[in-house]
Amino acid sequence: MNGNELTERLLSGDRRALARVISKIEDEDPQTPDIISELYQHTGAALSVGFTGPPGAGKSSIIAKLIELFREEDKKVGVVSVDPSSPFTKGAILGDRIRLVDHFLDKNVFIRSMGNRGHLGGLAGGSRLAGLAMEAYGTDVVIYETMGVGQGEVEVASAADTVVLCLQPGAGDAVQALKAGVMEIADIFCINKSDHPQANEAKAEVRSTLEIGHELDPDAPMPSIIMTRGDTGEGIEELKEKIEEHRASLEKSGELEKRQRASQREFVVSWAANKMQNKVQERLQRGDTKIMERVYKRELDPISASEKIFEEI
Ligand SMILES: Nc1nc2c(ncn2[C@@H]2O[C@H](COP(=O)(O)OP(=O)(O)O)[C@@H](O)[C@H]2O)c(=O)[nH]1
Ligand SMILES: [Mg+2]
Repeated sequence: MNGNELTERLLSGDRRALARVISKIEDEDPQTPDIISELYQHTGAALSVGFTGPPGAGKSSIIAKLIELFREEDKKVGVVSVDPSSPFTKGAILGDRIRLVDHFLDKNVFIRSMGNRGHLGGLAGGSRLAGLAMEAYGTDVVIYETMGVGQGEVEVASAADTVVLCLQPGAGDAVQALKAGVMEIADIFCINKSDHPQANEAKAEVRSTLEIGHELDPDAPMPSIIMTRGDTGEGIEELKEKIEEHRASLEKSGELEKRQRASQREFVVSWAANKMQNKVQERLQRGDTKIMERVYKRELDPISASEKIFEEI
């Protein structure tokens, strides 16, 4: 099937075409750029939500419950789950995704796990493209699930309009999230496992941490803190409300446009930077090591050498 046929089928709502497009994105298939350029104009209307937080906090469980609520409103939902730590085969239903199994049979729900591949555009690149493919397919909501520890995960999450940071009690999560710089990007804090004996403590801990941040920057809106239970669904309706409220307030204040412009810009920069880096590597590997030889012999300094390579490219 050529790229054109594939994108047409995806746009008409063909699930298998969507699955194949995402595989192509993941495999860095040479057709990917053409496919994306066909699809891009059909994206931009979905509610996009990023879920991040340490493994085991309950993100997948919460997402499964949220999907149920969106399905009650007959909304089409897409989920891109980025989990580099679990090396499962593409599209397989394994590990923590078990809770999402119920939704795999629903044709209005499309869940896709992405591994750690997709170096084009960094870790964030492939999953963002997968999200775009889902939007073009017609999902009303796209949810990104990432483990909020590394830079790549933060990048994925911050591409979403609303970022939910999911923490669990008794794990010192708040302190760690703060250290990792994840707290700053969160719009909504979700203390999951509210049945845990230290749940209230965790909430207080997050609140006091946020208050310190708020004192430093009083203009920034204070994020909501919500207690949930991923296993029973308690609090998930409130979480959904807060997500929708947040999106509405972004739209009203004009902040949505600002965010989307910034995130698109960041995407272009990181994609281009990645591509450039690959080209430089290629250039140096092509056997033409004369330039590096000159650097080694101190005839040419490294900065001038990189400028030279840059010009050549
Ligand atoms: N006690 C309790 N367990 C939960 C709750 N939410 C999720 N879990 C359990 O926590 C574990 C990790 O959940 P999961 O959704 O896979 O976390 P993720 O790694 O953040 O996606 C699973 O065994 C869940 O059943 C909750 O509110 N209370
Ligand atoms: Mg998970």
